[in-house]
Amino acid sequence: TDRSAGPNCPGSLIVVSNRQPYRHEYDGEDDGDERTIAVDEPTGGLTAGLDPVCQRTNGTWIAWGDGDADFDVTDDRNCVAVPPSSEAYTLRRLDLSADAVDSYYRGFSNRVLWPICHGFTDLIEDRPDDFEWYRSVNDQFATAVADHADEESIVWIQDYHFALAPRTIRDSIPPSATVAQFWHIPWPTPETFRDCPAAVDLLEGLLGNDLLGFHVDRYATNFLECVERTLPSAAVDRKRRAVRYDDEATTVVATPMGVDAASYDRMGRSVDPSRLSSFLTTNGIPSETVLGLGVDRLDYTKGIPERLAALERFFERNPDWRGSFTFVQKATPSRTEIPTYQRYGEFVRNEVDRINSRFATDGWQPIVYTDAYLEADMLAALYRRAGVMIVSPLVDGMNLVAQEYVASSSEADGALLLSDRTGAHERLGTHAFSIDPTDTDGFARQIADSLSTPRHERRRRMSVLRNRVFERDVDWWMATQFDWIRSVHDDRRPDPTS
Ligand code: GDG
Repeated sequence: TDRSAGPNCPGSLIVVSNRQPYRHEYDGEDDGDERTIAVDEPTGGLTAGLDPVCQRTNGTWIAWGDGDADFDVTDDRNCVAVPPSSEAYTLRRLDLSADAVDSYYRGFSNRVLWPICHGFTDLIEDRPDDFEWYRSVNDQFATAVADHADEESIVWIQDYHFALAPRTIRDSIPPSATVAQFWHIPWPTPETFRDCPAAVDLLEGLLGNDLLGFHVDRYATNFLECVERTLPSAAVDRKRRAVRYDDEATTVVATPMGVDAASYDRMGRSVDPSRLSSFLTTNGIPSETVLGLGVDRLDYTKGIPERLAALERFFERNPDWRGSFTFVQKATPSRTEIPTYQRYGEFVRNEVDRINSRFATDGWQPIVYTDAYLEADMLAALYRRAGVMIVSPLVDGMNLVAQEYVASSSEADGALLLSDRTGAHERLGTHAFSIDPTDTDGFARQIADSLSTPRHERRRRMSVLRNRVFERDVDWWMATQFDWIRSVHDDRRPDPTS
């Protein structure tokens, strides 16, 4: 297959996501040529993967214009052509009020939907007005989609910030256009979903999609069971994974998301070794140490305290490794306006300090914690340098970090410790060092085992993992989604023979 061409979308693509692919910073007054605009290029798997597809189809991307407060006033819809070099597609930025963002994004999305979908029902904070703001922002996005949609459009909505928009969009765009959505986080069991506020509205909203994608079968099945229990008038065909509700059909599919494996592999090899060693030196990491690594958003689903407990147990039981194994925890601060996240961050940092004060010696500390942002190529180089990668979430829809590690490990002798509660485990679990993050003893034993496993055995495991990650990379994921989209899109087209 011609990979440079990338996956093809069967119509003109309209992407809907919370985050925008390009961030513009306008400098000074708008007086023609004098004005400078700094543009951040897309980073990260999804944006970087979808951007070329939008470019090829001259599509539209609708997102919250976060931070671009000073919009290009020459366009009353806040549209701008991107990328700046070729102006291939339209970026439409919604100017959401501070209240809207606080309630829709930091409220209902991240204080209700995020905890419930990950099974943390005790962390749900259903504040007054948050759901109404969530609805109102979903409506704003739906109206924007309707402005841009035509008979050929394929609307592809990303993630849990938009559970209500699909139905409104379905009702306001031409019948031959297609509405699809990918839900990047788990879908909970009916027992958990019972605690969800506005459950009926959310399911009715999502069933406005012609196609609804999840990472793994389990989430798709959970979703269908929730529909069955919550919407008695919905006709659920579990075998075909299809729902008919309110005269509309929704197909539910599981297509696990991958990473841009080739580019991690390339970046990992290309970083100048002196940049990596200066990173290690700056962080007080002995250059000859065996390196362990964790890379996560600072989120309570990621199992960081459980990982620290296992590392503490490991150093207790394996004193020989003190001084010669160093664990680097790269944490990315996230949702810091939410108190639960602030407390979690504090707890993690205190635990790191406590464990370090127990075991540290003059020239070495067991855990190095950093929340500095790393350029993607440095991250890849760090992955490549790490002998042991620990991915230990309590729940995780997929987990791209585990796949990025494998893709970057071109030396192929590192070990991946992977929680059996992640979507990634379904494909990588057989050849990773599998862990239950809550079983501290077993987890600590796996750290020790992974370190003492002979190199040829680590290589054997890693080469299987690498094949799997390269085979189902982000292009595979997109192509598979587009194949499904094409099939529902064809079903919506008027029959040419009639
Ligand atoms: C959600 C779901 C699902 C982190 N620090 C840096 C950095 N990162 C990048 C990683 C990785 C991404 O952030 C994190 O992705 P994950 O998949 O691990 O986790 P979530 O953010 O929770 O993502 C998850 C995903 O959506 C996709 O569907 O897999 O289950 O929860 O790409 O590399 N990147 C750079 N510097 C950093 O310091 N460059």
